[in-house]
Amino acid sequence: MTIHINKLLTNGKAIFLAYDQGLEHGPSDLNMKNVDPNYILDIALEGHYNGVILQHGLAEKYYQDYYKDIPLIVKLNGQTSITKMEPISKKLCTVERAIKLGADAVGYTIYNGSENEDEMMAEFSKIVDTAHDYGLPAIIWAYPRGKFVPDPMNTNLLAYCARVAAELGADIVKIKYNGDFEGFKWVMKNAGRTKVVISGGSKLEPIEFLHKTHEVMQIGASGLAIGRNIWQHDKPFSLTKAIQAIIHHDKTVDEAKKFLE
Ligand code: FBP
Repeated sequence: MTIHINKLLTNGKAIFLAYDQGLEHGPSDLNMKNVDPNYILDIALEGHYNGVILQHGLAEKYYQDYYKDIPLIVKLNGQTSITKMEPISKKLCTVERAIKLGADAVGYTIYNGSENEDEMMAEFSKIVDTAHDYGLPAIIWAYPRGKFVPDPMNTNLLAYCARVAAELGADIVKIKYNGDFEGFKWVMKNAGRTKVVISGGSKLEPIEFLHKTHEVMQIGASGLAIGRNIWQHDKPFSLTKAIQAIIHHDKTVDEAKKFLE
């Protein structure tokens, strides 16, 4: 079974542009400019991202031929932030539909520590099986959350989630960085052959974001899957170039920050 992961990587590294926040967080993340999916797809295309992450509806309406040079990652599950129930993210799209939409990979969130984690783990396990049959990589968003999770940024818990992603056959795991430089090496180690990309989080000062990027790359991350830090920024291309300098060209923060000037 050949899994076509190289389409998503540049020398083993990747920067993905995430744009499923409209579903996950709602319009409060968006403004008059970035509410338009074409604005995001243009950033992904012109910024040479390794992939863009969309839910199936936006993929169908906006991922036209013009954008086909950007690998598409279809997020297969999701939840809104309107309800406040125990976390569960259910499948909203099949692997087959994602392929029809042009997907090069599929993504799925697992909330380990939720009362509902068993449902998500079982659902992902079927997804990874189908995706791999078609040669598509499967990415887990590993977010510990729910009534059994007092501290979602606990290093051992993040390591556990990275391990679960590896155990379930994910090709890439997307996880939050908690700032524990030494401890996070254990998180990476637990991911084994599953590549680790770091989630962007809410908008930071660009320099702070470059430091975070540099730090996670030093620990051994394969890159980032980011959204708000890019498309809420008024100069998304300069920050993109600065991040690429660190991730794809091994530059220091001082060297990379020149792209911000
Ligand atoms: P950001 O870089 O904007 O944080 O996006 C990454 C992401 O994983 C999105 O794919 C997803 O919509 C969101 O974060 C989920 O965030 P939350 O932690 O609030 O569930």
